[in-house]
Amino acid sequence: MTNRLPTELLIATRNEGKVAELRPMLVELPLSLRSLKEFPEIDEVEETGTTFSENAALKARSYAEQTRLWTLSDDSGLEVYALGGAPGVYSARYGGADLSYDERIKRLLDELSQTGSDDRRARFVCVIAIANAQGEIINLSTGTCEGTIARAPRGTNGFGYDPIFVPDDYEQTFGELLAEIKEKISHRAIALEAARSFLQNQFSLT
Ligand code: ITT
Repeated sequence: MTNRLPTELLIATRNEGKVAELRPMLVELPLSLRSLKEFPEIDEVEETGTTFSENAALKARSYAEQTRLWTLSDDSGLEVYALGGAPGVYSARYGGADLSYDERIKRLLDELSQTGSDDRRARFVCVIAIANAQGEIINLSTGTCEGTIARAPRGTNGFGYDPIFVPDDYEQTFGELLAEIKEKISHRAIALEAARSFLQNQFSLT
């Protein structure tokens, strides 16, 4: 593993909702942030893992090897307790790759009501992986955010399943809450804070 200080960090996600949340949390670092959009020729990574950690590591390793840049990836998803943790790592593909999020949300609400369970608890999970320029994974950080599934979608903020997720201690969904609140309490915020402090400690980037 090299300890040479990186000057650039690739935010390796094709999900614009994630980019919008990750960037503001990383701008304080003295690193120039690069985006996958700058590398149109890059091969997409197949997410063959069965855990968030495996998929986050797969993405960080592959994009770092392809770009030779320090790389940060995010693998995340929604786990619904009454559905045995589904859709979990398959959140982005739940119900089929071609569904819109309105359709995916409707399907999830239907499945949950078909269980007949009153248990609407769910949690978002995020694992952030950092790979160095050689493609070695040097940090994995996990964040979770507990909450419940709303009866119907509400709000247009955020992305993905945000309109049906009500974080604990709030009454509004992530779709209704301000981005500033999600940036403080979300699974991604928690994982990213740990990843950021890893970078700061390891390389004294303050
Ligand atoms: P990349 O792999 O390119 O990062 P992706 O969208 O395919 O993009 P994932 O495989 O990690 O990423 O899938 C995560 C899915 O989980 C995402 O598409 C959303 O459906 C859901 N998700 C994760 N974090 C979320 C959040 O903060 N709010 C709402 N939905 C979220």
